[in-house]
Amino acid sequence: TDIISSQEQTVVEKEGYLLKAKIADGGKKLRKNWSTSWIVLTAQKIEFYKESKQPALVSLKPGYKPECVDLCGACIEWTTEKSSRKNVFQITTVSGNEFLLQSDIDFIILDWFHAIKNAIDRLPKE
Ligand code: I3P
Repeated sequence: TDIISSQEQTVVEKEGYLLKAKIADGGKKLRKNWSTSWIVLTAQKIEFYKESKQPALVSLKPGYKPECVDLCGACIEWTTEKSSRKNVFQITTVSGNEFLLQSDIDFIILDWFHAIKNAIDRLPKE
C-alpha cells in the first residue's frame, strides 16, 4: 500500500556509519569531499549526521539539523565510474541532489544498498 502511517515514518529501519560524499546539490555539481557520516534510514528518508563518537548527543544540540534526503522518487545504483573507491553506490533525489555512499566492508555496504532500495521501492514514485 502507498499509505505510510506516521508511526512507520519515524521508525528507524537502519543506522550506522558510512563514508559519504555529496556530489550535486539541486543538479549543480559539487566538489567531492568524502567524510564519515552517521546515517539513519526511516521509511521515507535518510538523515546524515556529522561524524561524532556520540551521534545521539550531536542530534540533541539545539539547532542541529541533520541533512535530510527524501527518498520518494529517488534512484539508487551502484557506480564504478564516479569514484576510484570500491563498493560505491549513488542516491539521486527528485530535487537533483546526488550522494555517494561507501564502505570497504562488502556486507555492510550490501545491507545498506538493499535497505535503501527496499525503502525506495515501497514508496510512491513521486
Ligand atoms: C578529490 C579527492 C577524492 C577523489 C576525487 C578527487 O580530490 O581525492 O577522494 O575521489 O576524485 O578529485 P580533492 O580532495 O583535491 O578534491 P575518490 O576518492 O572517490 O576517487 P575524482 O575527481 O575522480 O572524483
